Amino acid sequence: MNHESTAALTNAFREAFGADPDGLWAAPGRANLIGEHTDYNDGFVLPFAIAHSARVAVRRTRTAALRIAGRQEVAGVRAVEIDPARLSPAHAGEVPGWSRYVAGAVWALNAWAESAGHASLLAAGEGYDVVLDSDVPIGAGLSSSAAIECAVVTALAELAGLEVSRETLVLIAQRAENEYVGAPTGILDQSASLLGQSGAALFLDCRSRASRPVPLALEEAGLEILAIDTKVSHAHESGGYGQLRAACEAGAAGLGVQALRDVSVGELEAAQGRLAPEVFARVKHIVTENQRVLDTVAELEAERVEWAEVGRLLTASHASMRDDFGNSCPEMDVAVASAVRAGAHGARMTGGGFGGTAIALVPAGACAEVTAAVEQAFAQRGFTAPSIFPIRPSVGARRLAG
Ligand code: GAF
Repeated sequence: MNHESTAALTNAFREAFGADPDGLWAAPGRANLIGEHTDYNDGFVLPFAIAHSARVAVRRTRTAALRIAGRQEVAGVRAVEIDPARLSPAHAGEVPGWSRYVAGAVWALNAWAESAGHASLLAAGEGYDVVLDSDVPIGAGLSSSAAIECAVVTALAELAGLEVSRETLVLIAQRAENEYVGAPTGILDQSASLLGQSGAALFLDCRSRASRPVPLALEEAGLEILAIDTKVSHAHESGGYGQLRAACEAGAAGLGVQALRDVSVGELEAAQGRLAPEVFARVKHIVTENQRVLDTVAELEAERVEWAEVGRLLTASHASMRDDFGNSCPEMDVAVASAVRAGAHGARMTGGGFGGTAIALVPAGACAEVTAAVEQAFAQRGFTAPSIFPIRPSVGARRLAG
């Protein structure tokens, strides 16, 4: 974030609350290179943090309230004040729009602090003022909500002097999403936002929660990753995501395993006869996707990376979502197919699905051609024009200067 935008955020805070913030923090959105819906199946994921981020300016106050303001009005919401006595999931419905992610993060961090024997963050007569700004596209599958949650928990943990690891902050931010916002998501988004590193993807085993950076040296290889925002918007609080999760759980129960992580590709054939066809298709995606993540990591960690092979794995992942997992949509399939036809090594939908953003791994010299081809394919079918822009593996949540 450049100096100008930190100054703008500080000014917005002064305007909203008539004082200086104690500090500014940022947490990024993410793209998932590969490993979709594997996180809540105890499997493997390979996301990376992007440069687009949520930024918060925060001040600890002597007022018993959580006051939240947006730098811009989004969906009719500009400022909200929450009485600490009503800061619980039971009252989440009273908190409008994006401010619910802020409130949920404060609630979850406070719940963790109290259970760990620390003083309440909103002890008698104390509160927080928060101003939020974000350039993560909303509802585009790039984790705009996790970015807000991660920025808030990072800021408040520091301001309250809590000794809490990044790995624990991941779980706290996930709890905000699951219990306060009501979306039954895994740990993918929050892990990328809090643990992401510049120039690398994050290989995460969602069962052990062990993670390591995997180099994604795009520039050196003369490559770009293009994000293709299809403009088809979806929120995971609504039904589709939960239904897919339930199908995966039914599959694991039907096969008598703790989670689909425990099923190998070699065991799929035998599994077919034991499951209803739709459940089997969901299971097949998860089992093969876990293997594709491992194969992608092996490729990226090899001495000489075969980028065409990485691209092939990405496209295979997309086909698996389209044909077996059932979470793609026509716009997404057109984005992926036209990007690959125009010269991308590979492409796939990233994130929970039903819309959102595709990523395409593209030789830098072919970016203009791929962009034009996708735009043209959308126009021909009468789809809303997509927004196409390069993304790079970027640094995770941090305190900003200024
Ligand atoms: C969403 C969820 F938040 C993640 O936990 C993950 O399940 C993803 O969809 C699908 O891979 O982003």
